[in-house]
Amino acid sequence: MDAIKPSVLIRLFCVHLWLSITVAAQAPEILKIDPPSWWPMSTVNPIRLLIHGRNLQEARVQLEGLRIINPPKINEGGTYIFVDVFIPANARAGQRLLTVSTSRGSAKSSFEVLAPLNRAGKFQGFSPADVMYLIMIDRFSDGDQSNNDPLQSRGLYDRKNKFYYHGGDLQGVIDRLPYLKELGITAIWLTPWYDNYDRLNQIELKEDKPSTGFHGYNPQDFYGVEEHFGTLAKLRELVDTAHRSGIKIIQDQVMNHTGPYHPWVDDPPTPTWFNGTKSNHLKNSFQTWALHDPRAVELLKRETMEGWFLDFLPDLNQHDPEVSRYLIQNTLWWIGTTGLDGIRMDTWQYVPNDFWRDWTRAVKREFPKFKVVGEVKDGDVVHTSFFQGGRARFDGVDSGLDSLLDFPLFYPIRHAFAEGKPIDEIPKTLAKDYLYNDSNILVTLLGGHDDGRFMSEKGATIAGLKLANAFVLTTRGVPQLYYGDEIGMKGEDEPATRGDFPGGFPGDKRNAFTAAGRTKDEQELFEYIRQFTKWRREYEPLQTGKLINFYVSEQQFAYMRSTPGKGSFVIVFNNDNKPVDLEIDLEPYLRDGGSLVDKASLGRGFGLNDGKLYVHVGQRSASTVWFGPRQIPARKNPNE
Ligand SMILES: [Ca+2]
Ligand SMILES: [Ca+2]
Ligand SMILES: [Ca+2]
Repeated sequence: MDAIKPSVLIRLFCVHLWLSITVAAQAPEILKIDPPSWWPMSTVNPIRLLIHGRNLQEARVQLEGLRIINPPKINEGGTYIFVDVFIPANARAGQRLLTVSTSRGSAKSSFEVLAPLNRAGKFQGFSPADVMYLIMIDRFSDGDQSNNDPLQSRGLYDRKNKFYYHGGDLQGVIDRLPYLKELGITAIWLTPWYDNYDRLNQIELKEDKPSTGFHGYNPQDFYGVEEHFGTLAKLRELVDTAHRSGIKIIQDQVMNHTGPYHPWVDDPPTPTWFNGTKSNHLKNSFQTWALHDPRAVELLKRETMEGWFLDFLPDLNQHDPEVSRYLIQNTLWWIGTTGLDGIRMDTWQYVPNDFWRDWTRAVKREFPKFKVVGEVKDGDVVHTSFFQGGRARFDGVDSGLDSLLDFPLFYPIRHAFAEGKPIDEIPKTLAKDYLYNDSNILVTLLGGHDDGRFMSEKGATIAGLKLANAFVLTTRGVPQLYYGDEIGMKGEDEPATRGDFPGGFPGDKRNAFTAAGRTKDEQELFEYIRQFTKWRREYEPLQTGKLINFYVSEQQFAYMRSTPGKGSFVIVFNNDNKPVDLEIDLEPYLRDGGSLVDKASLGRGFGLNDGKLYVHVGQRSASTVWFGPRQIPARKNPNE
């Protein structure tokens, strides 16, 4: 037999390869299924699956043992299928084979039916009885060094680069639960754990250099857990372990936009998935007041509502019914599959109220005790209060939003306690509480991840930071602390404000998670805050008591939290640089509230005569006194 020349063999091989590729290119392929799982007896049934793939034109979908309702909806490019699946109440838990078939072939994947949700001790919501603590996952504690430079996204880890991943993760949070418990924390708000882009960000340059998605706000997959942080299993372990320690978990969600590298950007599932396209969209003007300005023209509102955040974050169009459905299911899925307790919603005001109405209704229908706090970053009560739910606003829509981050109170707290400006800006702001539907559920804060830290404000001192904590932990609302503020960490702006917690990372010189690793100032501050979280836990009036402001001057402010039959907690602030003696007539305020019992043991700095409280408060400090059935000694600056 004649030998075939090598060149002919190569040519034959190439033809074969070309044929194989052509055939393969025509057969359907499944890349992803959202959601990957669901549970029986859900308030949402059927579930709408979004199948992402290739060559899906004219496809039929079969799901082992489950009924497909209605013919599937397939996009023109054959890259997405929307299909409704009915999950009967008695569906057994387990993986089910999902098959997509066309005349050109078929592709298989799987969808998981979960066991019906065990609701005991889960989906708890939050309340003024909680003390919340915001953790930026990447910057708190590195509990698993094996995920610092994952295969999926090599080269994004560098502790020396403030815009790169630093190694913090979900295991790190699990490891530090005892520390948080010691501080008196009952709820953790974690920055987003969505899977963010796996590459360097060349679109958003920081100091002229590429950055990463370490902050979590740039999802590339709304159903994935960022591989630098852990896995879905690890997240469930965190929620379960936290619950066993009496700590709730609050998820940070983003519904306004996707990250700049989400696969939808170049191939959206519907033509109206985003407001505009990468090359043709409105730029966000951030004229947020236009949203409730009765005289603003429609374009002004659209620029704020539909404009792309920072001009590169693709703005989701929640008025596309498929987008709305996708986002609602996505939220329910995270809650249902992990057992978490509350949501902090990013960029709330840039998403239409009528979408929020549908979204909050769906969340409450499935998880009645659940609570949501929205981010409306604005110092104006008139503006901020517009977004709280509980009543329809002039647009005829009740968004259903429970709570807001109390930024209108955040700025006066900084002005008074950090900069030493007049304290009366605080009661002046609280006086506007009537504009809120419910001010008692607002989340109060003295620091967060988008602002410079308290201790980096001009004029900030540890004494001032103590006062700010004393205020947040005794006024109305749900107090929220920012990781590291309890040891007075510094950081003038973002991302310096997102520094690594000392002791959370391999090779750290000291461990501030332990008393031995803290400086004297840090330890004093930590103990001061711990004292207030303890009081808040033990004295019910500090949680739900009526807030009665009874004395205000330029640098002094005194109020009480009072619950009939349960007592009154009085706190007197002196923000001045010299001590002060005050005489406060308490009698009128105590009649319907606490009772002046155990008059004899008011303690140092206090006196009581004919219903008048005499109090001596040192410079830049706070004094507290308790009137009630249970007696605690009065303190002049609880740290002394
Ligand atoms: Ca790690
Ligand atoms: Ca990733
Ligand atoms: Ca928007």
